[in-house]
Amino acid sequence: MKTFVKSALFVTLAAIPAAAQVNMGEQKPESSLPFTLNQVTTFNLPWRMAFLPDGRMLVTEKVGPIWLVTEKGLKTAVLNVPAAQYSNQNGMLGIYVSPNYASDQTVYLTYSEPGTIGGIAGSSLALAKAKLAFSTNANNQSVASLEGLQVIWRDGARGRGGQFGAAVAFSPDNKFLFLSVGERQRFTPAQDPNQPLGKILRLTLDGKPAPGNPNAGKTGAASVGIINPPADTEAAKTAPIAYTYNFPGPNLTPSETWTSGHRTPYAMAFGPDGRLWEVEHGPRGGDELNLIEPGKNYGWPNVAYATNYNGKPIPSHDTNPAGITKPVIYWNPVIAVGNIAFYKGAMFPQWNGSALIGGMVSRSITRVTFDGKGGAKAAERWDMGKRIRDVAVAPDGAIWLLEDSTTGGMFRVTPKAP
Ligand SMILES: [Ca+2]
Repeated sequence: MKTFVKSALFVTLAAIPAAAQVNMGEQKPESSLPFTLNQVTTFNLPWRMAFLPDGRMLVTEKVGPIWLVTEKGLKTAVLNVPAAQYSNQNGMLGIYVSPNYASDQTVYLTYSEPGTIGGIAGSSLALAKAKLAFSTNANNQSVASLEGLQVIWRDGARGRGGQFGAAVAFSPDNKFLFLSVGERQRFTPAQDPNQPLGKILRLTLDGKPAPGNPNAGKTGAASVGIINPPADTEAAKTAPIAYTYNFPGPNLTPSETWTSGHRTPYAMAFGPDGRLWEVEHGPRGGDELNLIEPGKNYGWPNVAYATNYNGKPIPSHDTNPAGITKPVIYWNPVIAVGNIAFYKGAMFPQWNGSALIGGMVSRSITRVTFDGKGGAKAAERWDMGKRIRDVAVAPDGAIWLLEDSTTGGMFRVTPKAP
C-alpha cells in the first residue's frame, strides 16, 4: 500500500512541468494607450537617465556626452566626462545615482573604456564613480561636473564585440552594487569562471568583491585567452585565441561573481519584494526575464529559447541540463529589452509594484506583475511606435522614456485625461 501511494504521487508530480516558462513573444498589444506622451527634448542615441533628488536628470548618450537635464528639457553638458569608445552597441552607457547621494553626492558610470593590448585596439567595460559638483555658467545656467572620477572596476582584457550589459542595481540595504557584464558576442566566456563576461557581479560600493559572494576569497587563472566574436554557438566552441590577457594582479573574477551564463544583460532592478530581476537579450528569440539568485547559472550559450542569428540551432532550456536555471518569462520573437523599472508612485497607483519593460524591436512597453514568491506574469503590452531604450520613474510618479534613435525623444508619460 505504501509503495502504491508513493508511485501514485510520483506519477502526479511527473505530469506537472518542473516550472511553467511562459513565452510572451506573441503577446498582442492593447488597443489603446492609458497614458499621454509629451516629448520634452531629444538626444543622439540616448542610453540611460538617472533622477537626482530635485527632479533633474542625468542622461547618457552612447556617442559620449552626459547631460544635466531639467524637467522642462533644458540641457547642459556635464563636464569632465571620461572617454568612451563609441561603436555600434558600445559607448557611454549607464549612469546611476548613489543610494547614499544625500551624503556622498556620488554618481556611477558604465562605459566602453578604450585600450590596446598586443597592438590590438579594443575596449572593455569600466565602472567608475565620481562626485557631482555644480556651478553656474556664463548664461546663468546650472552646470554639473564629475569630480575625482575613479574607475573602481574594469575588465582589462579589451578586445572586440558589442553587448556590454553595463547595468547597475544597488542592494535594498544600500551596501552593495550589482554590475551586469555582457558576453561581448563571444559566447563561451559566459561559462568561464575566470572571465567576468556573461556574469552578474556583486561588489562593494567601492568596486571590491562583496563579502558573502558564493566564491568569496577565491581567485582565478592568472591569464585568459581572448577570442574575437565567432559566428555562432557552434563556431564559438573552437574559436581560436586572438591574444592572451594577463591580469595585472590577482584575478578576482570568482570572488566577484554572483551569477553566470548571461548573454546581454541590459536590464536589472530590485523589486519591492527585495528580489533582483534581470532581463537579457537572446539572439534570434529567447529574450529572458530571470530571477537572479546567488551562485546560479542561467545557461548561455549552452541553452536558450532561441536559435543563432544564422539559424543554427541552440539546445533548448527545456533539455533541462543539470545546474541550469530557466527564465521566468521568455520572449520569442524577441522584444529586445531596453531596460526595466519597477513602478512606485502617485500617478499610476494601480501599477505599484509592477515592472515596466521597454522593448526596442517590439517598440513596446510590457507591464509585468509579481507574486512575491519568485513568479512573474506579463500583463499589458503597449505599442509605443518607438524603440524604447530606457524607462524610469520620476519622484512625482510620472514615467519617463528614452527612445533609441539619433533623434531619440525623451518623453514624460502621465495618465490620460478621463
Ligand atoms: Ca538563459
